[in-house]
Amino acid sequence: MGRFWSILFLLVPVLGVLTFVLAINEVGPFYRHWLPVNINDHGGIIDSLFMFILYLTGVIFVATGLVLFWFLWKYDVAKNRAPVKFSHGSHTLEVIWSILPAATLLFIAIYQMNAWADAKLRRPLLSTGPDKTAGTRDDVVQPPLVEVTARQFEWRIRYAGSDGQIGTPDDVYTVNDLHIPVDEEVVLQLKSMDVLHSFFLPHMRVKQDAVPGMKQFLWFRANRTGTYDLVCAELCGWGHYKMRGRLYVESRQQFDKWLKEKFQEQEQTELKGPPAESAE
Ligand SMILES: [Cu+2]
Repeated sequence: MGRFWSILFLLVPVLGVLTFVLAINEVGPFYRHWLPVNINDHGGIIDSLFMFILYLTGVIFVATGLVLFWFLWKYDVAKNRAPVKFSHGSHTLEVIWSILPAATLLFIAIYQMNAWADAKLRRPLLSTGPDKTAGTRDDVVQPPLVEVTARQFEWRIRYAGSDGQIGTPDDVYTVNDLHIPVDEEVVLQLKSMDVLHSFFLPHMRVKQDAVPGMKQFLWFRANRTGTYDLVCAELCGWGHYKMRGRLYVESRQQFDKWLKEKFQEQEQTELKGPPAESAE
């Protein structure tokens, strides 16, 4: 009977590895089961970090699974009639199994610093200072093209309009529809009107908490046109599931055309004024 349990435990690493291999290669029912396609030029570093940690933890998972199997197999009670010898701890072993995970975690913490800085600290710069040269001290940070305000339960989106500035009369407003131009560095400003939300663009490998009272900046460079998901990744209330938006990546011409049309549409509704109230 003991042998049965050891085989059962051996199935854990075997099936675990099999699932990952099938998912990564998108075989059969695992088609599109793995990460969605990455459309962000800055997304590759996140993917390689993810895969690195997956392989590292995968090796440890398989190794512990095999050791567990081997001990169950070798020390099966039916085959070992000798009395059990109890051990009362080993200081050396405890030091080893404390230091190894600590060193591994420290290594990952240092190894990922560049990815973190790329995603959260190094906001794109414009070389529009007096010397017109990129990489010099007079470079200015790129202003946001769009501002996203999360609220229960939608994404309110505001575009800078033709003057390139947010907060001016030519701003364009949408709800849940995020349009951006392809092959361009885009800076996005994120706020929350009420509670914690999480702005998540899975195809861009971008996820950022929207914190009330704070203004965050995100940036990405989409390299493929199309329609993608925008979702809230933080349980923010009963209507959390409704915070599903759409990300439209378009060519510069299409984007400008859309923005212009949207602005004209907006002007017309403003001219008409709010809908008239009923007589009573
Ligand atoms: Cu939310």
